Amino acid sequence: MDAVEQGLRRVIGDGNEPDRRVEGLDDDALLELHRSLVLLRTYDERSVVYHRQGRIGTYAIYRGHEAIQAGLVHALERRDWIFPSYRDSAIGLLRGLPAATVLQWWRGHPSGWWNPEDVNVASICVPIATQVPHAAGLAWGLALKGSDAVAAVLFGDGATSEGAFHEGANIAAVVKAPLVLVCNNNQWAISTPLSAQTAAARLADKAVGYGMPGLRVDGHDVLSVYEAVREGVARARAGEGPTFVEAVTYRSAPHATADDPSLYIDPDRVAAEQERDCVALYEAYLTRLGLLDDARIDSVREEALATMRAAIQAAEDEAPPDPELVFSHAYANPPASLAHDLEELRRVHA
Ligand SMILES: Cc1ncc(C[n+]2csc(CCOP(=O)(O)OP(=O)(O)O)c2C)c(N)n1
Ligand SMILES: [Mg+2]
Repeated sequence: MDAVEQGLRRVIGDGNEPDRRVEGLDDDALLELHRSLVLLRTYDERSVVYHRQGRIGTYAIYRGHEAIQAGLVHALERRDWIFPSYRDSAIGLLRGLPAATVLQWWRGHPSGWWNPEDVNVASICVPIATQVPHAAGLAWGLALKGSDAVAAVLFGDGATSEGAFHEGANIAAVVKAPLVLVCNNNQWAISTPLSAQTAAARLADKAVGYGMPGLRVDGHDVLSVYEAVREGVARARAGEGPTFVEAVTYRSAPHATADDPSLYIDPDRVAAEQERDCVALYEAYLTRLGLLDDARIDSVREEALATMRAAIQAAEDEAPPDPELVFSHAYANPPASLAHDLEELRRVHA
């Protein structure tokens, strides 16, 4: 454990501190959270395989970050909004978005674009931090309309160095937007380590500059993420404005399927981090509570695997998109050059 990970809030005991229970989470809720974690993990594991098999395109792996996504979703109500980054592409599964839809997104199929209002999950943002001002604006709009719904936005450590993060965090605090900003500090921005990204000792310290509280939690501990986000949600719903949550993790998987981290990452550190895997940590916690055993773990995993088998089948059964769609929807009055390009495309296809 290095300096970044010291003094983090935890619910799951770490050997020094004992396990805690989170107030308001009964046994059923704890087991539901486990199903969410396993569904996300299974989606991610299968996606890496589908990529290797050439069945989906480049994919941003989130192994080890499921606790942030599941903890966040469970701390929200269904009417609350979620703004994911590419790292959280499958978070909508926890809102009932079909896995086939998310797979289609990574297959470049137009049916991979869902209507955000169906699930209160915004489109995935790939340009770093651009989802932060989107989330701040929507949250502010909710408040202006008199709704008590809130929004939560996910982004990385690298995103906190972007102008869009600054602008979004700043305006959210000024207008007291009902927003929870959740930073997955996995200590890497592709091959740029945290130390080369920022001179701040702790990312949560940045919250002070915006005039909002900053919480730091162990991002491998799904319950500590849940607890912190729930605090932020309570503040937001009470009209007290945004909260920044820094969830400290470590990116022990490649940045994406197109990355070779062996060129820049320390394999011993990766192995040590994998020992603190978020799904295994939570399963051990539930087992200590007497809520989980191997048979239940197997059945939850089998259910998630069946979901994924059906999803890839459904995605691949769908008719391929019309390539001419590339030319649609970008311009009200397309420039003449596009007509020429479209003609050329038709000629090549013929
Ligand atoms: C505006 C912008 N600049 C650069 C990139 C290229 N890029 C893709 S991922 C990434 C790293 C982002 O790191 P972080 O915010 O920590 O998120 P993580 O990938 O670790 O989840 C960069 C720089 C981009 N997508 N968008
Ligand atoms: Mg990062």
